[in-house]
Amino acid sequence: MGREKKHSLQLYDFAPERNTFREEVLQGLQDSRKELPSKYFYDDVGSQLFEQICELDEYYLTRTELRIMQEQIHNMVSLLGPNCLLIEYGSGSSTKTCKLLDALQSPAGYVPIDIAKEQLMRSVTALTTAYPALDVLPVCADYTSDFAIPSPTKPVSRRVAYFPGSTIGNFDREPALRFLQQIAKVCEGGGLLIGVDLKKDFNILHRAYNDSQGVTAQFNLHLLMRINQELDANFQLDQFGHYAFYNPGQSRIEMHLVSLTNQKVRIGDVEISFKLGESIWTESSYKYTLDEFAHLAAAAGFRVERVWTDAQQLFSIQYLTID
Ligand code: AVJ
Repeated sequence: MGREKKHSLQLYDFAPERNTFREEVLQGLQDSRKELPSKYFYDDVGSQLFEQICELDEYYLTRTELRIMQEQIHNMVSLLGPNCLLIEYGSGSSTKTCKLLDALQSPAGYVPIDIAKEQLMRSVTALTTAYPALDVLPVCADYTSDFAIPSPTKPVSRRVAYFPGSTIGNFDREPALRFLQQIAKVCEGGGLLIGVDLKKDFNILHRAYNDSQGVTAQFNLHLLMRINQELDANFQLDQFGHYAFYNPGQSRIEMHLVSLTNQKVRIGDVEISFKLGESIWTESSYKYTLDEFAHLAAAAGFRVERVWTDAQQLFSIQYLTID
């Protein structure tokens, strides 16, 4: 039996303040090339919309990653070894994590990190019920910020970061390198299990970000709704259009919200003008070849220990280690 954990559902809260959100939004929209950070998609509703995206036929990423996990889980956990501290960056609903937690040999603890507090607490509550012996130490934070990793009571053999979903694809080159370096520091002597989406037929990519049900469009537009609600703004959602395409020169999907008219929008007491056709860049999703990613990993000090992919080479899960 695990120890009694009545009081252990403590949240380590480093959530960014509303001021940070306002400042980043205003800064992004006052730039000559307007942009909004994609991390702000994931409030409660946004996280639910993303879960819906994951269910779409066209969105191959989640399904493929889950399949690889299922098939390779035993090889994965034997590399991670017993008594590791699993640290998940952007835990969301933790569905993929359950596969790991089911198979891991006596994990020392699990540290889910997420920016969406409600969803984090919901999934943690469910996890503690499903895994009563597991030491769950939730952290609410922007995981690219500087925060302390909580320590479990049990001794830790190694720290292993888990970063599934190809979220690394959201980072531009430099920030990706810096983030991997940050993980390398946190997990020194341990490793990183990471999901990386691969380069492929442009049409498959295009469909994944332009689904026929328009869920991705809704997800994109929800960012404006969130700004309306939280920052007292008056975006008219029907005056912006979802626009996503693959930019082969930059190896990335770019997602934009394009203004459908000349218009002015107020955010608090700040007015922003949009020309017809002007866009707000809301997300990049970089795609890698295995070689390209190995170079990036090496630049951050990691060694690629193992790579698992599906038969069509759509997606990869990689175990990187750091001495
Ligand atoms: C969460 C970063 C993996 O880039 O595919 C899905 C987010 N954006 N559809 C991605 C997303 C539009 C997603 N990641």
